[in-house]
Amino acid sequence: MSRIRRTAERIQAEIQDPDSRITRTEKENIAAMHGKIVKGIAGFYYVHIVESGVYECKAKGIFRRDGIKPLVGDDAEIEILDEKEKEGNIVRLLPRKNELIRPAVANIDQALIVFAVTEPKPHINLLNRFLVTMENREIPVVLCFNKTDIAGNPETDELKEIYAACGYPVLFTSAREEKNIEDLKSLLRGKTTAIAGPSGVGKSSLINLLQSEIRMETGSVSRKIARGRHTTRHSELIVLGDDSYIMDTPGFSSLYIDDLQKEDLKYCFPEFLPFEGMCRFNGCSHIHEPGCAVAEAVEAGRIHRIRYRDYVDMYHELEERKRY
Ligand SMILES: Nc1nc2c(ncn2[C@@H]2O[C@H](COP(=O)(O)OP(=O)(O)O)[C@@H](O)[C@H]2O)c(=O)[nH]1
Ligand SMILES: [Mg+2]
Ligand SMILES: [Zn+2]
Repeated sequence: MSRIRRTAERIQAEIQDPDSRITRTEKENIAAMHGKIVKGIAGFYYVHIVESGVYECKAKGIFRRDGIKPLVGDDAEIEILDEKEKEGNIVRLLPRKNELIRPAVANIDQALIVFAVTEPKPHINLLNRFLVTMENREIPVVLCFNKTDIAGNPETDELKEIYAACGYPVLFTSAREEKNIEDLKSLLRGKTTAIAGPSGVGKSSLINLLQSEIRMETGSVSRKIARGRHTTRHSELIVLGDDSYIMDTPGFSSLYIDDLQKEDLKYCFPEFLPFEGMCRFNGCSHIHEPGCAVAEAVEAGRIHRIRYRDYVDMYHELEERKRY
């Protein structure tokens, strides 16, 4: 576990401390009409309530009283105005676990990073940048390589080799042949997941498979969400199940490590951690120092060469950027 992540978990625990201002009975009420904002458009917020569906809500007074603008992903308490028309008011937002700016979304539990095994051939350097971005933001990652139906063994084996030591859950799927979709579903269950990856790798195809059976159960979801489908693109959570949500995040590619110091880059490579503190020099950058345990692990095949190469690349990039 990285230092950054430990700090993040401590902060998160503090945020999640029971709010002393909310009494027990109030908390029970929140649980009773508690939902998640899945979409916001033109002053309306669409709040999904488990087993009830999606309510079109206004957020009167919330912003004025608490100074907070509701975000997609926010857990909200709503007051139902019209059950038949599925309309309500957001009366309170629950404390946020985290918040991303671009795309604007709250309470993301994990990122599902999708690349194709082939067509398009995976851009490993780009993938490693995605992973660094997520590590830097303390967002747990699930890695998914899609299109196994058109890939040969050498391609999948190389990817397995590169990512085996990194500690991420790695899945190989075929949306076309519906292979390993159940495994993917179980990794998403009960969570709010942001899906990211280059275009053409099968993200939309996977999302369609994930929600197909559930779409019927939550018929009201599609009815409410269908409105405004063709307007400007906003962040939107797709309801996969009672408490599982997924968001297609085209903006994720532009998030790359804006706020990362070169000294912190090494903490974004989980497979370096066993060797942290074992180098000859304190504060070793693992770039050029003699007696570097990370460089030795690369030589010994315990850290993949390609991952290390990209670490060195990104390190120099961060160093360069400082000079301008
Ligand atoms: N062979 C194969 N093609 C796939 C698979 N998943 C998606 N595709 C195709 O790849 C193309 C891009 O898929 P899409 O879901 O739109 O990718 P996105 O841009 O990541 O959302 C489409 O032509 C899909 O039919 C797969 O598992 N195997
Ligand atoms: Mg798509
Ligand atoms: Zn070192």
